Amino acid sequence: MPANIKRDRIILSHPSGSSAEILLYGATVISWKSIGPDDSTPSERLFVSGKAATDGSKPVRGGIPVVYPCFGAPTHPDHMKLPQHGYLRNNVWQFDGIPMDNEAGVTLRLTMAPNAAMKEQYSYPVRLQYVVTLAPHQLSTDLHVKNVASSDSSPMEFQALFHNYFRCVANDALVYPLKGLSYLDKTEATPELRSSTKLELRDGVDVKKFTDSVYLDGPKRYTLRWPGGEIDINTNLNDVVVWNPQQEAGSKIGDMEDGGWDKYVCVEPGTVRGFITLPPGENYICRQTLTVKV
Ligand code: TA6
Repeated sequence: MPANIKRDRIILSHPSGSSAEILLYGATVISWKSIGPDDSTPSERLFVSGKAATDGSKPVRGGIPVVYPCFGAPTHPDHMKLPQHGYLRNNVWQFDGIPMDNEAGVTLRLTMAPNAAMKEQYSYPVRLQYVVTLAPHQLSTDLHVKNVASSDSSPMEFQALFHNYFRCVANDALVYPLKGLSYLDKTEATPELRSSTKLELRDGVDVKKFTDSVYLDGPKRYTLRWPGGEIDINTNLNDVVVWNPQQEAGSKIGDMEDGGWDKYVCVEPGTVRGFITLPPGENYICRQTLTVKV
């Protein structure tokens, strides 16, 4: 399968008709067109706002932004100089090869070599690779984190999340299986309410109203389902966020197209409560695999 290496992006394609487009800026997947299991014609599975910047001027509003080493506003002492959601989605990655290209799929590897500005924001020595694999019905994105600090250094602590914007009819979509999980409702009016856990009682979770829920210690396998479509999300990360701003919050987002909130649901696997602890010399892979079902 060809991998088309352009100045600011790489386009992967598969003989089945599936394709993926990855910006070097932020290693942001901005398109994933996949056939269904019935080998139907490929359709776009991700949402990118019509007002999104893809020129590197700001994080892309849509696709799959990579969140690391902090989710949301930083709370860890090592992260306090970082912007919301960290520094990977708003910096340029380097092309680092096509380690696999066969009938099973095609794999792209990108590497982040922190520049002086990044090191000023986040000084812990780390080597980062982002590995994207396209297959006929699947897309996987793996963030490889290697602690390259000296052996006498304290372990590094980080959070990571894949901020997936799945294209669908938002008000008809449901996320499974979240029933029985504890979650934080970030739409609550006060910090106290936003930091107190709720219990999810619904079999399928909808986003018909402004939704910004952080589900804790999930089953690591989720399904987003809507009439005519279904995507499975498999991960090794502990938690999962479900977000749709609806007009209430979406109309206040500068790079959100009018009515954009009707066209996507964010289902975001991540480890966002507490931190992944990684001793010097160790490697941790944050994984997700997305599978189109119908
Ligand atoms: O993942 C949900 C969330 O944390 C929401 O609270 C909202 O802020 C969203 O991310 C988008 O964040 P961004 O920094 O991309 O505008």
